[in-house]
Amino acid sequence: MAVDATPSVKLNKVEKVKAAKDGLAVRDELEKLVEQGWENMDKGDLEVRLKWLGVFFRPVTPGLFMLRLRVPHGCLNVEQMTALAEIVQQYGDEGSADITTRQNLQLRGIRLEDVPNIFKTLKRVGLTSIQSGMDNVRNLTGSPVAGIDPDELIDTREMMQKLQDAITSDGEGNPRFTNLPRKLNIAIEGARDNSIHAEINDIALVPAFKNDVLGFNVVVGGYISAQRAAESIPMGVWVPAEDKAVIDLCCGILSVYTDNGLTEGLRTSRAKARLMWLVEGWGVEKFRAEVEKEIGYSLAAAAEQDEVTQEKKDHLGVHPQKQEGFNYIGLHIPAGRLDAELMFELARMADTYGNGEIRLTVEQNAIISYVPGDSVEAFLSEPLLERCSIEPDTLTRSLVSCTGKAYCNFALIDTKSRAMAVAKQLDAELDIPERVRMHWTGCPNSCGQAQAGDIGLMGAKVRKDGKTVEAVKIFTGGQVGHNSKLGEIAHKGIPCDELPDLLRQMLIDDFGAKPKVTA
Ligand code: SRM
Ligand code: SF4
Repeated sequence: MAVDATPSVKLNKVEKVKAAKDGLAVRDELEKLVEQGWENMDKGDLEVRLKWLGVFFRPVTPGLFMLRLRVPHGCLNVEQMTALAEIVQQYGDEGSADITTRQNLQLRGIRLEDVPNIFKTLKRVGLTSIQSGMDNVRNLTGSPVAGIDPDELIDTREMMQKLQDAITSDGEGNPRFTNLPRKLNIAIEGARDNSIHAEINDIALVPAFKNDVLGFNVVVGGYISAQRAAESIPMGVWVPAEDKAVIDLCCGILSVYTDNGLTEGLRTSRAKARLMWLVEGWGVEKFRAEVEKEIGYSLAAAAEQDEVTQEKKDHLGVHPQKQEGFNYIGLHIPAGRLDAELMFELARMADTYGNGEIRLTVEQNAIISYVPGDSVEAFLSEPLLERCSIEPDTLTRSLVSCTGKAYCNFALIDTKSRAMAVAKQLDAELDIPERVRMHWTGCPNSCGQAQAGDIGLMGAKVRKDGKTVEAVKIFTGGQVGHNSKLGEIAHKGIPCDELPDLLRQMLIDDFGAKPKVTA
């Protein structure tokens, strides 16, 4: 849907690109663009519009693109994981994949000329990468143990797939929802532990009973950006746990957001374009009334309380499922980084021991489900467990990291490898009695959700000894689960080489860590 730009409204840079040609238009021009080659492509197509197909030009590795998929709920099957492993394998050392902080997968090293065939493969195995970047609805997140969690209230998997189908027109691309004023994150929680980070999603549904009927309370407007981190606020409505009600609500909000983006000034400044700005500009009452007008019926008032009552789980280790005799096993994937070999192995393990499902988590780990009790021992003795432990050391266990300098041109620092090295060093030096979630993010965009960590580390630069060096801002106090809260800045401008000493002291002072006694 092209924006009807009136001369009186100043459009931001990206809106101008979209007004010149709709983002989704590249879907029908792909073959022509591939023939043209990325070196000769119009900048708007290369750097902006291709992201509507999930194809990301990487200035750090020109010619080697990143492909961001959509994996609603983080659920993949053996056939899908194997197909993705084969894609990554063809790029040899340049190929890899990352599990993202939206329980999604990104493939790396992709050459543009291979994209049409890759799309055919994705379609064959029931996957899509459509509308996964830029001003679109991003990967839909849900509990990674939906359908198998003994404490679960609502299995949201089918609902989530239907919602993705509605938003993307069954993965083909949907002009109605492809020109939002900005990105939009949706999460639906069916469990009690807020595994989805409801507080930082633009739209989040959390389980709640109303008159003994199970449904969802709705919170809106949560987001993090370089300029502002905002916790979501109650929309004051409740919807039953029915596909139609959930799809109506989400699509209603998307329509209102899209259609009012110009008149409400959201398309003028990228920094003031997320859903929260519309909600705050109108006030929650008007926002709700506009959504009701759009969907054509009144929404019920929110239930008094929601059912998010538990600490956030990390799902690592062996856990009994609600299906008697079966277990799900959470594997730690260091910094979420995969290679083809590991992807094939995950597929094989899911096929051999489980029901063929591989689930991804927002902590960038993987879960294999339906492992019978009498197969657990054999599972745990597989060589994969040496690389992907079920019980890593404390800091390593809870580490989350964004892409960083290796592939992202916004990055001010290297993240994944440094994060792993620092965690490993401090795990070796300290006994840490409690879980400490360290979230690393390479720049203020905070894709690694620094504000959600017990300790959040955000890339920065400082001058040290007359040189500009890599540094971090440190956030503390981020809480997840039923008492979620965003962390605040505790230290600024810490050069990365001084970080282990400072973190060691913080862990001792604030988290009860003790130096390990060596014999
Ligand atoms: Fe992000 C932009 C990576 C989750 C906030 N994000 C980017 C880009 C596309 C920038 C670029 O073109 O290089 C990064 C691609 C780097 C690469 O090559 O991987 C990027 N974001 C990621 C991922 C891969 C981080 C990760 O390692 O897991 C995550 C992909 C999720 C997915 O599967 O779709 C990712 N990004 C997030 C999150 C976390 C979340 O959703 O819970 C946030 C903060 C929450 C939010 O959006 O409210 C986030 N990313 C941003 C922003 C700031 C948005 C804003 O409103 O200003 C940008 C910059 C932008 O959009 O202008 C950004
Ligand atoms: Fe890139 Fe910054 Fe996002 Fe990290 S936080 S992936 S460095 S944009």
